[in-house]
Amino acid sequence: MEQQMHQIELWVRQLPVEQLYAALAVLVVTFAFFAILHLLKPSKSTTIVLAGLSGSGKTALFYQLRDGSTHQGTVTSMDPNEGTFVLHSELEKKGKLKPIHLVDVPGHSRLRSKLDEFLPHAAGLIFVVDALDFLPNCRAAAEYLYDILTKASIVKRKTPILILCNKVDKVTAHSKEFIKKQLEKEIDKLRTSRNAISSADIADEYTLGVPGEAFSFSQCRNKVSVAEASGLTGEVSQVEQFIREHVKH
Ligand SMILES: Nc1nc2c(ncn2[C@@H]2O[C@H](COP(=O)(O)OP(=O)(O)O)[C@@H](O)[C@H]2O)c(=O)[nH]1
Ligand SMILES: [Mg+2]
Repeated sequence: MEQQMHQIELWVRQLPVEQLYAALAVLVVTFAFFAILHLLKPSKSTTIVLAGLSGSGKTALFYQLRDGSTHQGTVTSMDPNEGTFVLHSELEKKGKLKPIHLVDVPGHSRLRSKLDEFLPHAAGLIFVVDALDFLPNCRAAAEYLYDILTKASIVKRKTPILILCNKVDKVTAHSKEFIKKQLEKEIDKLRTSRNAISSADIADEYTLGVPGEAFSFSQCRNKVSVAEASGLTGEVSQVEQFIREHVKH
């Protein structure tokens, strides 16, 4: 061992010094090249979060996107579903497909803390609203959405949000324009009432909208869009479009 080291030392010493420097320079440049490459190409998030009140249809959507079927009656709503997969509708497409990481966060308030686990690295959030049974749940849905829109993990990272009006397979479902308006109105009311509470009690990390103006989603720093779907019948093209827009191939 010692002898080998000695031999290497002798060999290095008889090399011209320029050659040594050149070798060192090549090493440094190569290292710097890969370091810069790594910095320029941060690994993009593939996580999409499904949130919304219990019964809005998140679990049905999750299975529809993954399997092209809802497995009616065989799954319970309390289990958080999470999976990494290629969208069912894209399985037959040619070329390399990027799997998405989809998380279904149960709407039950006890389980909502799961959100904070996934939001800091989410590429997008889908807020599912029951368009059929909308009016009785409007206030609760607005409260949940308000909590999401004021989270630092959403505002700072400008996480895109899709408000998804679900269950449009039924003719009595409310339109997305109506739902958007009602949610804006409710959030506007919430903003006033929550601002009235002493600031020490407020958990909101960011304030919403423009002071003195009626709240509208267009005032949010992150992009908030509205779409329609039916997880039950598989009308999910607008959801898939949102996912693909934010989880690139
Ligand atoms: N008509 C209709 N019913 C749906 C749709 N999606 C879900 N449901 C029903 O709504 C209920 C709640 O769905 P689920 O996926 O468990 O909601 P979750 O609590 O948000 O996970 C179930 O009875 C579903 O069959 C839909 O697109 N249309
Ligand atoms: Mg569920």
